[in-house]
Amino acid sequence: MINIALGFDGNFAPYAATTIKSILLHNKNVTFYLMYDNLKKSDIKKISSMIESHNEHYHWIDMSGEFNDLFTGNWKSKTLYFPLKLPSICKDERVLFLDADTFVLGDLSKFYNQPLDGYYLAAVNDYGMISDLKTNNQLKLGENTVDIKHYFGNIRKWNNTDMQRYFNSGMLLMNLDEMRKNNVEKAVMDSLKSNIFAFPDQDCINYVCHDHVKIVEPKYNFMVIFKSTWSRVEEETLERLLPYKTEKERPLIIHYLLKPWRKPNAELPFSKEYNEVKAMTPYKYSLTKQEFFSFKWLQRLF
Ligand SMILES: [Mn+2]
Repeated sequence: MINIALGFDGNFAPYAATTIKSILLHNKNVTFYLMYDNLKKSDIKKISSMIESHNEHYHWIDMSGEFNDLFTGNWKSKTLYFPLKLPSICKDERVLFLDADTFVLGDLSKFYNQPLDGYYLAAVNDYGMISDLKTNNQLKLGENTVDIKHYFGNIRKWNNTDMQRYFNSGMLLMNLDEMRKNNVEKAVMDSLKSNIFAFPDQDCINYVCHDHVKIVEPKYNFMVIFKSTWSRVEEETLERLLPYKTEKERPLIIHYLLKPWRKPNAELPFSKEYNEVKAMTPYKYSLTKQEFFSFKWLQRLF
């Protein structure tokens, strides 16, 4: 049995459906925990029947009452906080949380069932963020703006060794028993009250789980990053990622920081496969905002 959790709102329903469909194509005995906010009844119906057609299980969890007063930075959506509540939402021993911009390319069971004794979670090092430390990128921090190096080095006080353990929160294999035993959910919530985080969801969970994370291979959260970020990735890391980037090898989970549903997207790894799977969902004919507006614009021309 595999528990998988996603968090999304109406804007992301077509992409969450694609993530779910990609899981259903390669996996059996799955129970989905679908945490939502601002979702239409029709979205719930569409996604439910898609899961039912594969004879798998789901729970819908209404999150509209949660996280209403927290900083969401550039993301403008509070769905990013939803995984933090999983220890109290899912009563099982473990759950795999996936962002709604991920895509699963195979059988998750071996990865899912790996030993997690003593760890709160397993995750992948955020190699994109580490390469951004070489830039002078400015980050929004509440009302202020800070330099990325200053933020991680002086405010978070995470040195280079710490940053090797800085994980991306788009894929979290959570040991819920261990998290509950150590009151991690409360610690994360408290950390949000007493700190301002530049990457709120990701930094608060890094802050609390730092010493209790099992860092796993990038094929379990292969992040498709911006061209300029690729150019700064350490050579050793790049070498490990190149087979996935060039589609010579299949990662198990892809995480699209650059979105395969936006154009031009043909050059993104596995974007053809992504769009084929999207076409198998009930959102086959749904237009992205970008497509919708270019369509309107064409109508004005002709
Ligand atoms: Mn994401």
